[in-house]
Amino acid sequence: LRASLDDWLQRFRAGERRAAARLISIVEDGGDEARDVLDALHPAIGRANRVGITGPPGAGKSTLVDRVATVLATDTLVGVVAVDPTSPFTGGALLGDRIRMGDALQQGRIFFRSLASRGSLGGLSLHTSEVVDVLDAFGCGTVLIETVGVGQSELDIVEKAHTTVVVLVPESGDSIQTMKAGLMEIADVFVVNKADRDGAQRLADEIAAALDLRFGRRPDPASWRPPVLLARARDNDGTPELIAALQRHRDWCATSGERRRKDRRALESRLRDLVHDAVQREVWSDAAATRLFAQGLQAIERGETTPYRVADSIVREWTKQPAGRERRA
Ligand SMILES: Nc1nc2c(ncn2[C@@H]2O[C@H](COP(=O)(O)OP(=O)(O)OP(=O)(O)O)[C@@H](O)[C@H]2O)c(=O)[nH]1
Ligand SMILES: [Mg+2]
Repeated sequence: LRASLDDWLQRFRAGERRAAARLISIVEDGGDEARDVLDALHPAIGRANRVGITGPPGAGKSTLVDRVATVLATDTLVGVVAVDPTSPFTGGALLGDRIRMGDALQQGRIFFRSLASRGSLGGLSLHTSEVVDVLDAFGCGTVLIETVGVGQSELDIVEKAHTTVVVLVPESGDSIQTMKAGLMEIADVFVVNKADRDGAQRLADEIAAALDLRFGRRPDPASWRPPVLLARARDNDGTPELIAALQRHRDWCATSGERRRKDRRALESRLRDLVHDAVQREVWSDAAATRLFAQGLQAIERGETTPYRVADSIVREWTKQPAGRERRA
């Protein structure tokens, strides 16, 4: 198994798409092999610009992503990760009817991957960041991450992306008051799509007015005020403006130190998650701890103790056993 993983890694480093697809699948599944892959790729991770695109269902996110990816692919490899809500019926990822990304996709300049969201509806898939890491290591200059903006996903995406694009449409709420506060807060760039429809300009004006309240009319040059763009993605109108805005935000992130802050925050949460995972695995594989757990459950039911005391005693018992942990280390 090890030999074949090394083989895949070698082919990956040589730029073979099939190897990238293979390593992404491994990482998506999680587990020990995923860990080996990410460990091996670590030195190559960290260069890609990660752009999240979120917004209500049907706003035109995929259409927009495809347009942007096609243009960017003329001078870099582009990764596209679409997180689709898991269908309760099929359990699989639902692929919308995406427009053809055309030549770029065929020539291997765009690497497209659809992930099923496994948690809450619309939430990012468990291993989204890790999949993006693989695309990053593969040499994608930009990775576009599309998620439906409902519930938790908008918070997730902010944590994982350098730039967050919020796509809204005139019918996604007649006025900004009805718009979910969450989406307003997270945008680095607003796109009012379907500008061919009534109400697009009015929605854009409302967003701008809300931004005036937040930033004041005279923008502080040191802070980033999200631009509000109009687009007709289906007709490929507004694409260059969006790409220019992405570029400006990327530059601002670099010069303001925001990029470093974001990368640091993402690294912190990654490392914390890994420690939590490792501790959990250790505790639940510890015989004394699991015995105390079972005994503690019964004692709580008999009214002899409380969950807090039992939890404390389990952790205390586990930390008392360096021998066991050294053996596993
Ligand atoms: N009228 C109009 N329709 C558009 C425009 N852009 C996209 N659409 C259409 O809107 C529909 C939804 O587009 P998608 O790109 O799939 O939207 P989405 O936000 O990715 O949808 P989900 O991923 O299902 O949330 C499609 O039928 C598109 O053709 C536009 O500028 N104007
Ligand atoms: Mg879509």
